[in-house]
Amino acid sequence: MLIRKNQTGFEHPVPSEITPQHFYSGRRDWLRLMAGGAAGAAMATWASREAFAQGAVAPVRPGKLAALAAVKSTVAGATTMEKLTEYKDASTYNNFYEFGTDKADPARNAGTLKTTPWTVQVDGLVNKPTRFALEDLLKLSAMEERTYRLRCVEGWSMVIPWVGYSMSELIKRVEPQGSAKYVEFITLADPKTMPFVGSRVLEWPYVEALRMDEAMHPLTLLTFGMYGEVLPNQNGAPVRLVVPWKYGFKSGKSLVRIRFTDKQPATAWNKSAPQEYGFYSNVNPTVDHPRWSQATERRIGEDGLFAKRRKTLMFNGYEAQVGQLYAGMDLRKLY
Ligand SMILES: Nc1nc2c(c(=O)[nH]1)N[C@H]1C(S)=C(S)[C@@H](COP(=O)(O)O)O[C@H]1N2
Ligand SMILES: [Mo]
Repeated sequence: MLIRKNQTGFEHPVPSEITPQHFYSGRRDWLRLMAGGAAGAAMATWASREAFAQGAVAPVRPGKLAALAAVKSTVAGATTMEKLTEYKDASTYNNFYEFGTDKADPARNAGTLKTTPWTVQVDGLVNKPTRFALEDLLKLSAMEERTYRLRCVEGWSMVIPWVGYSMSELIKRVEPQGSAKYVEFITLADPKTMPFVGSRVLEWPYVEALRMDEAMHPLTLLTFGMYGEVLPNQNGAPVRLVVPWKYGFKSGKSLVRIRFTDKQPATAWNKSAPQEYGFYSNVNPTVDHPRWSQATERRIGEDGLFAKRRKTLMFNGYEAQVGQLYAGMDLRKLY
């Protein structure tokens, strides 16, 4: 796997490592960025300098991506003391099959993705079907920083500070009808800019879906940024979903349409291998994938000679928050 150092060499400090020196060099970078005008109006929305000093807001990496201001989320489960994955790992080890199947492909190839202008059509069983311009989505609700574990079905995981707001904020605006039971997330499939759309690995567009109560759960994040900046293309710019208690493939990237339905939608991975990838795909160490165990995981960045695999947690560690959604369900059958 190719790991490229990002252009600036910035490394995101974990909160426990924010020493005065880290803070001041971070702040210098921030001031330099402000002087360059890159963050513009974002400055006004920074919670406070004190919040920044406490690590409540991710420091800005001075680079070509725009800063995305956020306040630390107060949603239960939205923070963790675990060490953050390095930005360079989170942005160079990706799954985004529209740009290739190798982990290094998305970072290499996603430069062609055109993220402006961008709209997201929200329709189906709702009273107020709306086509949102990205600019309007960015203003719809206050941006929060949420540090989530992301567990890929392949057996690796990362810890990423995402920026966005609860999906429920958007859902409320369009007023779903009583008959709406599922939400379908449809992602961009543009053969002109996405070289692997048309390949036969999956059916395109890449479609994922949630049950209505899952989509409404406060942890389900409509995501616009990470590490204090807008999303890099390879991580699903300009807007994606992050559902932290499910395997990573449920978190569709580069969303263009959100549709409310009364029937369980067919989803990309379930269509390609239904016996391997269920509709629910909740992280569950006791239910193995037919070809491998799901009991443990490798944390990206911990690949030293003596690095131990970590135990995978039920619902990826979010059981207290989401366990009730699945009360009475047989999670072996409904995997
Ligand atoms: N459109 C689209 N979304 C996608 C994928 C994809 O191939 N295409 N891969 C999924 C998988 S398998 C994972 S693990 C996560 C990876 O997100 P990350 O690269 O930001 O870590 O994105 C998910 N979303
Ligand atoms: Mo994944």
